[in-house]
Amino acid sequence: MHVVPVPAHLAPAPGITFVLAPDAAIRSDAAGVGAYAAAALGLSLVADHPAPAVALLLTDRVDGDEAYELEVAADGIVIRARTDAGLFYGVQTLLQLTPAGEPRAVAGVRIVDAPRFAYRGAMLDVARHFFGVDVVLRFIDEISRYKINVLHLHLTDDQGWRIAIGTRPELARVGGAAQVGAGAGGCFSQDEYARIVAHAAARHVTIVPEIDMPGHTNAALVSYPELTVDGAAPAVYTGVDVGFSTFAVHREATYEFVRDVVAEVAALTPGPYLHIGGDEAQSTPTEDYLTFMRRVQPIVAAAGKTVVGWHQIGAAERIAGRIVQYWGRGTELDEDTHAALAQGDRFVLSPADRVYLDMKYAEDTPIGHDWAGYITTRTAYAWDPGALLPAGADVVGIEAPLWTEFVTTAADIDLLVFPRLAAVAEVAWSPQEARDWQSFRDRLATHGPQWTARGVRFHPDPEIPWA
Ligand code: TNX
Repeated sequence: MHVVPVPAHLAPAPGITFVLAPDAAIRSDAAGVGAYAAAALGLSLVADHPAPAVALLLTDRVDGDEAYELEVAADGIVIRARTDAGLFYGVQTLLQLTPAGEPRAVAGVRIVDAPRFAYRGAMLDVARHFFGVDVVLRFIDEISRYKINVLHLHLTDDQGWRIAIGTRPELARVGGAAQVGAGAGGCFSQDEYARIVAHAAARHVTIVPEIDMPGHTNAALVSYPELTVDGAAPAVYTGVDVGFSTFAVHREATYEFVRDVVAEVAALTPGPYLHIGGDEAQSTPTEDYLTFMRRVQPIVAAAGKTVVGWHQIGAAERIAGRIVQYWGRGTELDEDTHAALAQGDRFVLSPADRVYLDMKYAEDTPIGHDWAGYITTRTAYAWDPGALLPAGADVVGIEAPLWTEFVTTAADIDLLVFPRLAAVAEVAWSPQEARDWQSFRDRLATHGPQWTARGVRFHPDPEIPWA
């Protein structure tokens, strides 16, 4: 059984198979998941059927918001869950159990599965290089196959502003016009952003929008010079340096701007989170940084959203319930992380030397960074998220970021994301004691042909015995 992430409990039923006929019926208690599964498996969705080949059943007897049970028996396939999300994850497992060619003989099995972490994320930086709606929708399709349930969109940075704000039209017009290098940039209209949010919801993925501040703000400063310390517009920036831009912390115009932007982004985003960045604010004096965060966190809360920030916000007095995204190495924790721990913050783990998808696999990887080292699939896989922070830390999940300074095409995204995101997905979903590198590499090997069939140009990591 080649399921990734590996289920918590899986018991093969020796000698039993169920053949999914091409014209078989599927019945579902959840219309959306039923339609998705029918399309993915090429089955016909039926409202009522005495003995459908596949039944998706909602029941309170399955414990856990995202848990599911899947049984492949001689007379049919049944997935049970308490929520639509649970059924969706059961369907993902079934898709992986179903052979590609006819006859589709699915091996008998009983699976009882639930995630280790509630927050299982990927991040796409659409600011350094802009990627359009179609690229993002396809990205959502692919990551959701591995039960990833959060897509963090890094929407703003020095090089570009990527979400239209009605009250601040220059952000799209001026701030969206450039990107790293000579390219044209771009900016999501609010309708386009809404399409992304809706598609994500249909895949049980929550969008976390990031408006990075007070640093990483050159594109905003070019658009609205009243946000700069000296009131003068800086030049458009198309390089790859960090740490040179800052909002003017002592101008009221800055907070009016933040309120306007946060209000619209919050209104467009159904998920509970709004990410305020806060990383690498090297051009903001420390006291000013703390002042800025003291004022901005309540603005986010007033808009009804939970604050998320890179772990540098640990230095600032917390607002209740916020999430701190740790992006240091898996080794020494810095002062800001200790400050967040002392304040009892919740954590999402993005250790740069494990899950940064923009790092090269090896010296000869054609694109990528190496400041956090080379990250092979094994490096991304073989670590315990329970051991990264001191015992008692409140870890809600894992997120693998893809920064795009050097990523310019959808093929580049594929290369850096797959197969490593599958490894991170298993870290985030599966119980530590169910995970094993040898088993993972053998299971992962069978996913190569599936990616190839869907046009995903994954990196054929030499440590995997690709099928
Ligand atoms: C650090 S990770 C950054 C990004 C860069 C990335 C490149 C983080 C919060 N900030 O601005 O794109 O390194 O790896």
